[in-house]
Amino acid sequence: AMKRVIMFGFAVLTAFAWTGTATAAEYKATMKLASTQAMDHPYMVGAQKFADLIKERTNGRITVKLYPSNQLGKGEREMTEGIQQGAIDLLVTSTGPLGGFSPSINILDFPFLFRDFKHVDLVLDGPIGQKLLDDFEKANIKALAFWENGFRHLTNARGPVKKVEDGKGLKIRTMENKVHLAAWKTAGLNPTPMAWGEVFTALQQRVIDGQENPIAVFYSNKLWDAGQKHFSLTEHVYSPSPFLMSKKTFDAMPKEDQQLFVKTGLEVAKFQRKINRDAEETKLQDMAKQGVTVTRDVDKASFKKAMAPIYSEFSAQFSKAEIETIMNAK
Ligand code: EAX
Repeated sequence: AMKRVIMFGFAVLTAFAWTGTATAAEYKATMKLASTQAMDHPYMVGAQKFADLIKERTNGRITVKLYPSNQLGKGEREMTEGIQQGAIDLLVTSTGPLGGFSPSINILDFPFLFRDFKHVDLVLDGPIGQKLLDDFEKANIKALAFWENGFRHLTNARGPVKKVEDGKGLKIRTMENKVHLAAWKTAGLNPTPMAWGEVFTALQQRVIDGQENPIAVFYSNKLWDAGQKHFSLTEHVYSPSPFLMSKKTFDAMPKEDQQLFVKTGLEVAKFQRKINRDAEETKLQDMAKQGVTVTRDVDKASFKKAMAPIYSEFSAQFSKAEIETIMNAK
């Protein structure tokens, strides 16, 4: 009987270890957090805050190490694959390639979907946003929160762009995103998808004339040094940044730590969006000092009109009703 008890005890202990349900007091881990951006970009300022809070709140049991500037992959698609496989634990990424992992997320990529930051927060922090985050589970990814990239703007080396016709024929890099690609084609530009890690050199060698990104990405990467002298405040699409975690890593954590990661991810989302928004105007003024021509009075209606046909192009995947629920949120 003693032997049976011992064997039973052993089996229970083994099961315990194998399902990874250590108590929070004994769980220890060192995790990798990656992004395409450098330490001065709001992604990594947010990441640093997250790492500090996790360290403090777990009394040093969990260390989050930061890997900025494409150190763990040449772009966001590659790094999201790393998240799926568990080679990367945490990732701040735009929605660029994410439709290939969780198709529903592409609904946020439609041009001129959001009016302003208030509208963005309302949708992303409400039931629609939560559903989009939850959908990632099917792709073996735990999406913790929506951090921010920002409203995207068109930049180029050819000349000032005030209305959509001024951009005709421009060879621009887009993200690896079918909605963005279709929008720019429809608008009469010549878009080509590319991983972020290849963009600076492609601009420098003038393989492409331009690109589009939020102010913080343009600024932190000093794209004027790659010949991008013309910046137009097109605000053609809002670019959210899901803060992703490997489901493998998440599932191996004790419940208490899982809850801590979700809570801290959401808390940093608020901080990260704020510092991003607060710094945009200063960065724009600094860019002008660097010799960038900033076109502020963009005819946004011309872009909106030129891109509008893509809403019906994708109507099989995203119904008018679904899109309108987001557009009309107040
Ligand atoms: O997420 O690839 C892109 O243009 C992204 O906006 C950038 O990597 C930040």
